[in-house]
This record gives sequence, C-alpha cells and structure tokens, in this order.
Amino acid sequence: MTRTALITGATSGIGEATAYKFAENGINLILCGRRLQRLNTIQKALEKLTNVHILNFDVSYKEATFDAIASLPENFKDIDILINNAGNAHGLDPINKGSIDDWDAMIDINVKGLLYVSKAIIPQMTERQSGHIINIGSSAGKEVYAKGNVYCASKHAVLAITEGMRIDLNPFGIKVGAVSPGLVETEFSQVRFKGDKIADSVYKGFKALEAKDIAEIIYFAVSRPPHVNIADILVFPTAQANSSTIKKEL
Ligand code: NDP
Ligand code: 8X3
Repeated sequence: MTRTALITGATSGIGEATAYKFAENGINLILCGRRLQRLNTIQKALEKLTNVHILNFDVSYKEATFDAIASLPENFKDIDILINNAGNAHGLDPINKGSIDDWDAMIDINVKGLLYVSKAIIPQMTERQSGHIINIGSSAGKEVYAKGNVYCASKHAVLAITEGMRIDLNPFGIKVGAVSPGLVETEFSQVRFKGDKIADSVYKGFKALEAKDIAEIIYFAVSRPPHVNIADILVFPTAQANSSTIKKEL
C-alpha cells in the first residue's frame, strides 16, 4: 500500500532531499515550509513521480499549524510517516551575549513547532494504531559546544521528546525515532549567521555531509520491516569526530 509522508522544512536542505528520496520510492508527499515559491517548484518537480500536496505555514504559529493540517484533502489525511525536520540554529554567541530573539526563534521553531505539528497529527495515528515519526535531532542534542547553548538545548529537547513519544506511543504500535546529524552542508549556516559571509567558512577544508546522505538514512529508517524501529542514528562526516574535533586540510 502506498504510504503518505508529511515533511516539515521541505523547502531546502535535509527536508528537500528527503522529499526527493521519498518521491523516487513512490511515497505520497505533504511538503511544508514558509517559502511558497520553493514549495511550488519542488511540487512541480516531484509530481512526475508521486502525489504531492503542499502546506505553506510557519510551525511556530500554533493556529496556522493546526489550520494547515486540518485543511488536508481527504486523500492526504491519513499520514503514515511524519518527518519533523523544520528547524535551524539562530546565532552562535556566548550565553552572556546571546540575543533573546534568537533564543525565542530556536525554542519556538525547533521545540514548540515540532510539538504543534506532532499534536496535530498524532491523534489519527493513535486511532489507526499505526504510524512512524522521525524527529531530526543533531549531534548538538547529545553534546553541548561553546556558544551553542540554546541551540544545543533545543536539540537535547528534541531527543528527550523523541524518547517520550516512543514510550507514550508504544501501546499504539507507532514507531518513533531520531536521526541526529553532525555537520551537513545546507542553508543551515546561512540562517545561523543571518547571511553573513562567515557562513561560507563553516564547511571549508573538509568534506561535510550532504543533505542526501541524511535523506538516505531517513529512507532506510522508514523502509525497515514492521517489527524494526530505528530509535536513533548519530551520523558525522568522516572528518568530524565530535563538535570540536574536525580534521581540516590547510
Ligand atoms: P536548512 O536551513 O537548509 O533547512 C531548514 C528548513 O526548515 C527549511 O526548509 C525551512 O523552510 C524550515 N523552517 C525553518 N524555520 C521554519 C519555520 N518557522 N516554520 C516552518 N519551516 C521552517 O537547514 P537543514 O536542512 O540543515 O536543517 C534541517 C534540520 O536539520 C533542522 O532541524 C536542523 O537543526 C537539523 N540539523 C542540521 C544540521 C546541519 O549541519 N545542517 C546538523 C544537525 C541537524 P522555510 O524557510 O521555507 O520555512
Ligand atoms: C547542526 C550541527 O554542529 O552546527 O545541528 O550544531 S552543529
């Protein structure tokens, strides 16, 4: 039976690559993001492969999130796979210099946004006693690094929520897991540094992960047999040993 996946943050990076991977494998798609033009372009490209519906909303707005998901047409209402991917780091500052707006953005999007989307979708999964939720965590969810403070806290929260979901949704036969990447070259650093050219230096001198590397892992997780649940995968580029140990060529 053809499955339907809802992917948040499908307009770039890991979410977009996952949309392509799922489409190639015949999974119906609900693609979400704030940038409508990109959603339209990706929909147009992927409609050749599968059925695609787009939802244009900001996950940090509770009402907009619930309204968007409630607006799904009948043929997209039963969501089998939820990929909670939308999120970003905002800023890289010591705690004494951090911006409250950046902190609010990270907690509102990475943590509360993930909860709003999940809350809107989980009831139909519990009712059908099936479903698969994958939350995109981070190596920053396992290890705090200098100036990472609130971003790391938001990703630690994502991993705690993942574990909590897995326990609470266990009686319903719903799979829950996390994929936790290290450095992936996407628009992540452009967002973190607000377009500053310092963003270009983040992935210089080593081979970072590509978004499609993570998409392949996500597809692996959703294509296991019913009795197998990938609980958590931590994945680094080979050049990265942890948050502060990266082998760079001069
Ligand atoms: P990108 O910046 O390329 O993609 C982020 C995606 O999230 C975009 O599609 C963006 O869409 C969406 N998004 C951001 N804010 C909102 C919002 N308020 N409402 C709805 N959608 C939103 O970064 P990545 O692909 O790298 O990031 C994806 C996930 O992977 C994030 O959770 C990130 O924390 C995590 N991650 C990234 C790593 C990396 O090194 N790149 C490593 C570990 C984890 P739009 O702007 O259109 O709304
Ligand atoms: C993104 C990876 O190291 O920039 O989660 O925090 S890192």
